[in-house]
Amino acid sequence: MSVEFCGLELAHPIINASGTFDAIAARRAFGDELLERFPFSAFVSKTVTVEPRQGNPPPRLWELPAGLMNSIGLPNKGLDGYLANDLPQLSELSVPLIVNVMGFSRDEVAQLVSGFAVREEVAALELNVSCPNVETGMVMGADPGEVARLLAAVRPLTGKPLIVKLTPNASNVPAVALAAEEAGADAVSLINTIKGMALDPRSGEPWLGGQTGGVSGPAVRAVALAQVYAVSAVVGIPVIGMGGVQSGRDAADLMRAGATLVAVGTESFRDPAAGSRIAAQVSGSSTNDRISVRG
Ligand code: RRO
Repeated sequence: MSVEFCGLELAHPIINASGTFDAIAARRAFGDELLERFPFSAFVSKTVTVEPRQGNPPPRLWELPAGLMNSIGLPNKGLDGYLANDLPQLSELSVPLIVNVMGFSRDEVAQLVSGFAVREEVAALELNVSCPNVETGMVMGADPGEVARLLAAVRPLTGKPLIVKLTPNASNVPAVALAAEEAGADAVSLINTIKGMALDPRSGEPWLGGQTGGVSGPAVRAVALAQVYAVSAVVGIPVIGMGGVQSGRDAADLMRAGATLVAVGTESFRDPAAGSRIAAQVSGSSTNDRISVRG
């Protein structure tokens, strides 16, 4: 069930969603067995920013009847800390490494892309233009023009595949995807989390330290399917589909809707081996009944 994706030969179509699987902590817990039986065919790192960040104040999580809401706020060591500490450890993984980056301006994204362009350990970059949990409320990926300007600035900086992680919190997601493709993106990934809120039942005040959060898990699966279908209908570049995938059937649905790869996110918190299980289930399922969304 190997898959070709942007020049990478992957053993199967199941990868992780950024920020939902800590490969360094998993290696500490499971040892070298993790390398031998890595659950994903490529590893996508948590978002890296130029400067180190503490992340949002707690509480950072709220459980929903059919999912999870997070307001993590991009805690990370920053570009220099990632290059010095995380990259050497992640480069020991047995699968290609995709680094997810986010900047608060085009200049910052350019710094990140340039920083990773020269690192041969990095197979591809995912540009996170869709985090719902930043104080500014600014989401670059909500506007096709902003995404086109971003790609125009960073495309010349690297020959590595650039994947644009789209937000579902936009009025016209296919238009943003098309703008990314026309400006030189090699692939798009979707969906990131959907903006939501919970109130503390005692105080009536927002529960999450960041006030609002990103909803993920089975609750968003139907939204993801609709958006992957709509985006796949308009772009020619590969699509990475994600959103509430818990089983091989969910993954196969996203592939029938047009996804080349499927990412598992929230399910890995419940079952760290979910990636392997879902990959095995997908391999066993027939893909002959794919529907054509490109006409
Ligand atoms: O760190 C986060 O709060 C976060 C990020 Br960067 C993202 O892209 N999506 C999300 O739900 N949370």
